[in-house]
Amino acid sequence: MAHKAGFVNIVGNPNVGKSTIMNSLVGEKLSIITQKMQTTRHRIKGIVSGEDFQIVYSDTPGILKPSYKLQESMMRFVDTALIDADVILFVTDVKEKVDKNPDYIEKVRKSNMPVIVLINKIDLSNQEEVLKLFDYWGNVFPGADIFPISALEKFNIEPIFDRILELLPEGPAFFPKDELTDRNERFFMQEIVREKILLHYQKEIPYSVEVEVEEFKEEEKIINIRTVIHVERDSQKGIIIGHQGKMIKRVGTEARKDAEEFFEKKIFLELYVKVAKDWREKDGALKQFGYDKF
Ligand SMILES: Nc1nc2c(ncn2[C@@H]2O[C@H](COP(=O)(O)OP(=O)(O)OP(=O)(O)O)[C@@H](O)[C@H]2O)c(=O)[nH]1
Ligand SMILES: [Mg+2]
Repeated sequence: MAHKAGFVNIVGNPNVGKSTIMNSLVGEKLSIITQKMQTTRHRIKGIVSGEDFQIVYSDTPGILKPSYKLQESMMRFVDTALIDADVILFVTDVKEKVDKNPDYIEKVRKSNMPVIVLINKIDLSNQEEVLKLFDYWGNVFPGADIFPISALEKFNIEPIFDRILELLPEGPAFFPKDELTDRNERFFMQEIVREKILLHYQKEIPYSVEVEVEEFKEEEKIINIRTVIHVERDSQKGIIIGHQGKMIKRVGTEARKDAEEFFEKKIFLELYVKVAKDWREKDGALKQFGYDKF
């Protein structure tokens, strides 16, 4: 068989399970997952290679109407995902309103790319409801493959892979076969810390935070990592640290444990908080944090 390779871009509304699906297709926890909207802020590639194929998945932020500059950058990642795809995985779930974001659906339809619709979270629904959604999406994307799945329970994931392989064009690999992602170690450390912040802080706090690894020094038996948590305002600094430093300690402990599992090495993690005033609205800060690379 000739070698096949291509880009499979995962798009959809916030919180429908895009990142859970990518991790499950790649078999590694590359993307962070939480119950909160806008967990994913970047485009993150996950690469799966075999002897005669290479699939380059991209996880993307959920689609939204931008209300500040950070979100504008996030939506640029989503838009470019429609340009360079060989296959689009359009993710929806059994909970979201089907007519949310009609403009984006129109863009996907007009892209003329092969679309696979994934109706996720069927573990929360019943057969009748799922069949209704199946009909609905069949009308929206005529000719598209539609798979009801549960990414959480890893139900019906295998057939997606088989179908992608059929749709991929013939061609050589884009990345070395042993490469798993386009992101570096610092990025994953930042994301691990950000996941803990999304989990433990409420309201606007997780959205006002950016995490930056200042130093990542790998030694034989340990990795020393210094990480800054940037907040938008002075008042948020105290909230992140918490009474007697309890909150930030918890973030640090949990992030360190996850990182030790991810990097398979002992970690010394140092966290501190800095104010980067209104960084979500500033081009310079957004560039510093990597939101200018599409
Ligand atoms: N019950 C159920 N929950 C799921 C399933 N897949 C994902 N979830 C949950 O849905 C929430 C959102 O999952 P994510 O994978 O972060 O969703 P996302 O689409 O990447 O979200 P954003 O990055 O914020 O756009 C998490 O709490 C997941 O555990 C599923 O099949 N069933
Ligand atoms: Mg996500």
